[in-house]
Amino acid sequence: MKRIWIINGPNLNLLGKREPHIYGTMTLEQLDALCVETGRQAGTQVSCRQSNHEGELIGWLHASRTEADGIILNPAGFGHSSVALLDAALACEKPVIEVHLSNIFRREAYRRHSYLSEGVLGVISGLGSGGYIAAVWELARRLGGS
Ligand code: CA2
Repeated sequence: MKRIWIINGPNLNLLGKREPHIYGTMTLEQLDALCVETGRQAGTQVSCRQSNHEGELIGWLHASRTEADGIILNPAGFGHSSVALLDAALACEKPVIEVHLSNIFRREAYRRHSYLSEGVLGVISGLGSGGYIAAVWELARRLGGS
């Protein structure tokens, strides 16, 4: 079975607890469960990770070279600041879909650019949890079955 890793960046552990008008009311635990269930329906194995530390996110991207088949990555604030995360996404040599819950293009100017975007298959922004669901289905379709 194909393995999809969902990697969430800094502060996303606070989902559902603050700023629901921007990021919705779903907690990270609920989002993870939704993605795992979507993966099951799509015939893939989804596992979810979150870290507030750039080095840990980079370590997971390195590990994905041998331990995963595709990545869904919400870099959170690091998307706007980190060339190192971009380099790690390029180095992992797996299809990566960048997801943002909010529409970063209708927010502050500093959120409208993502370094990561240059190294990914595609970007979904502004669809809330629906963006993760769409990304799971799309990766499952591209990766094919077992
Ligand atoms: O829209 C997204 O998914 C973002 O990646 C979320 C990041 C933000 O820096 C990006 O510009 C867009 C922030 C994640 C912070 O998450 C929180 C959730 C609840 C309460 C506070 C922060």
